[in-house]
Amino acid sequence: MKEHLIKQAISILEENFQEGGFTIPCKGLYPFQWKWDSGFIAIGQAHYDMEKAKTEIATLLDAQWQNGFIPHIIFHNESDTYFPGANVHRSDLSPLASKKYKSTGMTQPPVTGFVLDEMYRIAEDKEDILNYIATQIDNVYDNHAYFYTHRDVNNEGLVFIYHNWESGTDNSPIWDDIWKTMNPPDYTFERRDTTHVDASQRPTKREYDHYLNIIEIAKEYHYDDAKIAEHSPFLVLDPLFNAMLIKSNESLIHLYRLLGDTGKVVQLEKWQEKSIKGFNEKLWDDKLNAYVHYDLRKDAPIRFVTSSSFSALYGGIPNQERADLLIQTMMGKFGDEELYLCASFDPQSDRFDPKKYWRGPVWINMNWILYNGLKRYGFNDIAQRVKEDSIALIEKNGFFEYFNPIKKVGDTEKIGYGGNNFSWSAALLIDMLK
Ligand code: 2M8
Repeated sequence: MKEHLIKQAISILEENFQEGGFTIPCKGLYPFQWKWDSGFIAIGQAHYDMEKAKTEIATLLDAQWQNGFIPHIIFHNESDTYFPGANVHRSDLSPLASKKYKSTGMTQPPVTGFVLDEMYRIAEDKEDILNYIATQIDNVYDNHAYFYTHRDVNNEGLVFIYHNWESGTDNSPIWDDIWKTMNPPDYTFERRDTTHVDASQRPTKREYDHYLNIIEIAKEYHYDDAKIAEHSPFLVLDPLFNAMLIKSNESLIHLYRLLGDTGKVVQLEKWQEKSIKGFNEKLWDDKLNAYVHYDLRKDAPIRFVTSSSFSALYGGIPNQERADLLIQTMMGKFGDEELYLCASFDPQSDRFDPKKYWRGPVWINMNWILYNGLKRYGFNDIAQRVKEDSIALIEKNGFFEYFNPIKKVGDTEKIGYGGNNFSWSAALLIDMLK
């Protein structure tokens, strides 16, 4: 069933695979290796070419810094179709950066742990995949150790992000109030994204000024986390980022046990317990009945519901009672039959924009996280709807980067936006269809 979609998805992934042993998210628009894209891509590749999936993750981990940090973009080539490139990010300013690869000095959601576990689940030859995992898993552990050592400023099991690009949800309305606290220069630069994609679907110039400003501050401090924690105007606890870390902790524990190598399990379990507790105490909003972001600069929650709020299900974070409340919120705000699941931002909010990138559109990677989270808690009908909506959006519109959630708009126009032949949309559709 849906063999034609699987075929198309595989050919997109094959087209986007590069000689350096990694896959670009999208031709022209994103010409390098992105951290969480690579993870989702490997899950798709694992279904038809496990060797490629292994290479994808090994290449990513090869770019790890001395302190365990894994950068969000690895600049394997000199492409100038993307801004800001290696010469803006300047990873060489950090004494801990990889000497082999140029990269950014920021990271992205820590998906690699659960990606290894997904590869194990998908693999037919379990012994072979475990041998491979044994060669990579300590690097992922070191990455978690990095987060808990350098990014948990309050010692509460929750790690901060210092840039909106670290969240993966770049121009989410969540950040709007943070931008109001900043007044960056009006930088002169040449955007490249808007040469590939309609500018009305991308962040504004002023938003890019904010994004660049945070990078300049981090560069001033040579990407030192302690200094960043002190000086960055943007310092946030993100439920999506932390849920991915928690899910990946769980996966590492599972995989170390399978490997019969339990030396690091005790530490992982300690982190896990503390993180789940911290997450439930600090990020749960009992008026909204949802997990929310937390602004560490203001020391206050950012009280909006986003698709990130529901990612906690995939991490197994809420108890059943809280999961039920979370689903009531999800279906009450996002679940109208007129909408595809799942909008990235609260469709009932005046900040919702169904066309603009992370301000409302449906994203296939978020749908994949929700699909798996919903199944974990037995919300099988809603999980099925998320899956069917993902398939319908791609089948009707193509393998786009993001989609308009409003169904009736799709009756008269294409509602796939951003880059086409987008790798994670292809990879995760394969996984949902298999
Ligand atoms: C988008 O982010 C990049 C910066 O990292 C950009 O807009 O230039 C986001 O959707 C992010 O989550 C994603 O990893 C990246 C590549 O697909 O594109």
